[in-house]
Amino acid sequence: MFISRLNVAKVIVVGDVGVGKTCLINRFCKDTFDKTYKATIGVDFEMERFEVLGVPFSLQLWDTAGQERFRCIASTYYRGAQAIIVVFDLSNYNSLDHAREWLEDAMRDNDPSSVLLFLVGTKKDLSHPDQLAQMEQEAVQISEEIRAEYWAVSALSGESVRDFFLRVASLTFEATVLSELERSNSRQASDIVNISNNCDEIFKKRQSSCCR
Ligand SMILES: Nc1nc2c(ncn2[C@@H]2O[C@H](COP(=O)(O)OP(=O)(O)O)[C@@H](O)[C@H]2O)c(=O)[nH]1
Ligand SMILES: [Mg+2]
Repeated sequence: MFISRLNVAKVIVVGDVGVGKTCLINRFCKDTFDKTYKATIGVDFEMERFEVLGVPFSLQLWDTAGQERFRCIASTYYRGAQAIIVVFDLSNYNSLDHAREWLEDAMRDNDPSSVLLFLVGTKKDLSHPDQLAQMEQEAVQISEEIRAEYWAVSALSGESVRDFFLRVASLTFEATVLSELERSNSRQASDIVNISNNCDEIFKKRQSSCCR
C-alpha cells in the first residue's frame, strides 16, 4: 500500500550555536537534559519512531551545527526536508533576529510550497515573564511573516517539548499522506482523516526508539 513509501519524514533543525537545538532533540528522543555543552560537529541525526493509526512513521531529526564554517556543508543536508524547525533562544534577542537568515539558508534547496515551518523559542525556564512577553510578541510577528507555527519550550524542564514534536509528526504525516493521495489520485484528498488535532490518541511513541 502507498503508506509504506511515506513512513520517514526528514525534519531539519537550524539556528544559532548554543540556542539549544541538541538539547531539544535529546529531551524528546532520550528524555534527558545534559547541562554540559557539547558542540555539535557538522550534522547529526536522530530517528524517532511512531505508530500512526497502526502505521509505522518516523521523524528523522537532522541536528545541524550552526557555526559559520559548517554552513556550506549543512546546506547539502537540507535538501528534501518535509519540515524545518528554526530554533532561537528566548533569552537572546540576536538569535531571534537571525531566524530569517536560517530559514533562507534551509529553504534554498527545498520547495517552499511543500515544507512545514516551525519557529521554536527555547530556554523558556530562563526568561523573566516581562522579557518573555516582549520576545514572544516579536516571535509571533516573525512567525506570521514566515508562515511558521510558533512554539515556546524548555528542554531543561521538558515543558511543551513532547507536544511540539507530536505536532510536527502529525502535520508531516498528514502532509505526506495528502500529497501522496493527490499524486496517486486514488481518492479525494479531503476524504483523509484529519489527525492534526488529536496527536496523543493517534500517535504512539515506540519504546527505546532512538537510534542512529
Ligand atoms: N536553562 C536552559 N538551558 C538550556 C536549555 N536548552 C539548552 N540549554 C543550554 O544551552 C547550551 C547549548 O545547548 P545545545 O543544545 O548544545 O545548543 P545547540 O548548539 O543549539 O545544539 C547548553 O549549555 C545547554 O545546557 C533549556 O531549555 N534551558
Ligand atoms: Mg548542537
